[in-house]
Formats: sequence, C-alpha cells, structure tokens
Amino acid sequence: NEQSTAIKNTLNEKDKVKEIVDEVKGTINRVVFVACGTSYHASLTGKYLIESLVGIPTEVLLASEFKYSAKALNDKTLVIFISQSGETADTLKALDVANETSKTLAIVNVRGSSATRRADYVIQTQAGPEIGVAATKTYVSQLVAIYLFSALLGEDHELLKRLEKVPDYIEEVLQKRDEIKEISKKYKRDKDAFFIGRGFSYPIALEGALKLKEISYIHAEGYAAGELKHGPIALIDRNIPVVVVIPPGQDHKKIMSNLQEVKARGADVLGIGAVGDEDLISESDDTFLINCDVDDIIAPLVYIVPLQLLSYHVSVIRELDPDKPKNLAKCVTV
Ligand code: F1P
Repeated sequence: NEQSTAIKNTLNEKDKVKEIVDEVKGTINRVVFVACGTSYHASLTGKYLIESLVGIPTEVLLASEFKYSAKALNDKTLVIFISQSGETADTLKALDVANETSKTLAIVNVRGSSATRRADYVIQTQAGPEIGVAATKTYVSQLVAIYLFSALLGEDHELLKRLEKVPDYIEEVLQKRDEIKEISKKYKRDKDAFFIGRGFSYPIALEGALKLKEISYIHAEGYAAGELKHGPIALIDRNIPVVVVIPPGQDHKKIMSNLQEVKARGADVLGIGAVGDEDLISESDDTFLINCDVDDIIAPLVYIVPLQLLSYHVSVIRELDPDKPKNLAKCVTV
C-alpha cells in the first residue's frame, strides 16, 4: 500500500544519482550486479536495462556464488550491490572482495548499514522501514533506483519522464485489489504454480514465484516463457495454475503463443496484461488488467504489484501470517 510514496521519495534521489553517473561515466566498460533473493531479481532487471539503454556488457551474480565466478573484475568494472538491509552476509563478503579491484556502488534501503559504509558510491532507496519479512515496497524502490541510474547513464530523457507516472499506475492497481483477492481463492489448496514471462517480464515471473513461495508456502517456479518447452512443460497438466506476465511490447505475440501452449495442456491461466488486450482476455481463465501505457520496459515496476497482492491474499486465505513467514529472516547475517 505504500508503494507509490516509496517510489516518489526514491525518484527524488535523482540529483544524487546523477552525481554518481557523472563520476563513473566513461570510466567503465563492464557492470556486474551482486545480490541475494528479491534483490537478485531487481538486479536481473538492471542487466536488461543497462545493456539495452547503455550498451555496456552486464552480468548478474548471486552473492553466495560470487567467489566462484568473479575472477575478471578490474578497475573498469562497476560492481553494483543491491541489498534492502545492507547487512546480508554474502553480499558484504562480495563487496569487500570487489573493493580490492573495482568501483563499487551499493543500492540500499537501511540508512547507515554496513554496505553504505563500505561501498564507493551509495544510492539510498527511500522506501522507509519495511515491516514484513518478504521485500515488497523495497523491491520496487530498488528497481526505481536502477531505472534512474540506467536512464541517466544512457541519457534516456523520455524514460526519466515516464518514471514519474509510475506511482499513479500503481495506485490504479491497488484500487482494483479486490479482483486479486477473488482470484486468490482458487489457490487455497494448490501445491504448485508456474509464473512465466519473457525479457523484462522474466524477472517479474521469478519474483512473483518467489513471493508465493516465501509467504504462501506454495511451490512456485518462475520460468522464461520460451524455456518451458525445454522440460518443465511436462509438469503442466489440468488445473495447474500458470501466471502469464504479458505487458504490451514487442514480445507480446510470442508470450501469447506460450500461453496457448500451457492452455492446451489444461492449465488454469491467470493473465496479467493490459486493459483492452482482447486476445489475452479470451484465452485466459482469469485476467488482471493494467493501464495500457505500461509497456514491457516499465512493466517490472508495476506488474509485480498484483503478484505481491496475490501472494498476500493466498497467504491470508491459507491462514498463514504473511508478515512473518517461517524459516525466513529479514536480514540473513550468516
Ligand atoms: C535479501 C533477502 C530478501 C528476502 C529476505 C531474506 O536481503 O533474500 O530478498 O526477502 O528478507 O534476504 P537484502 O540483501 O536485500 O537485505
């Protein structure tokens, strides 16, 4: 519910982000993101953004795998650490290693945390404290910071303008939350679910699946839609829920054909797409429709909200506590 305020406040960091961009511009030829959990999914969106807007080769590493793969860092590499808490042990360990060779940037929500003290540059997300253990408004705020950084580095002024409308799009989604509440009843007894998307929508699918696992304890897989046919399609049969993330954009047709593939195997399809998408409406069992000005490029900032709401309502309907999922700490310090 606090997403739009968190986003507006994070967008206000633009001038500070610009100062960092001015310092690193022209000095880097490679970007490496490092993070865990939800922050890792924000990083995956960052890779698509930096490669498409700026053209700098970008990799994304899990902090827990960093030591096995980060051999080629040098002084022309910018290593970006994303962490809500700024205290995640694996992320901090990787930050210390990266500091030895490279420029480091931390995108962090908690003020004064260890990551903010150790990185060369810091972008402070302005989500405020997050009560729930699973990251929601801090996730969208991390994305806003990444969008600001990438759009400023790539001098994409149009995208910078479009970001200002995101809080309104999210308010529109929140006003329709009862639709998601209604759909969530179907998931009460489910054991498995799939989330699929392509390109910018692939990390949305991963994060939607993670949220469902974290707070509703339903086994959920996020998949790149085109990868389904390389194995997991075998698991799709009657009534298995498949959430299809399908914003307007160049891959719309391709995702539509993936939707038809799962539908043909009897899946129960929830389509998350644009108002007026008649193909989607007629092919899906349920739909949640979002302002059609939200295209695939800015979809990660908006389309995740109905998926967060879905996990929340499924958790409540299963009589769980969505704020305190079992076995999950807000900050993983070991
Ligand atoms: C990473 C993270 C969160 C998750 C949970 C456990 O934290 O995996 O994404 O929701 O809180 O830790 P951080 O490095 O972003 O603080």
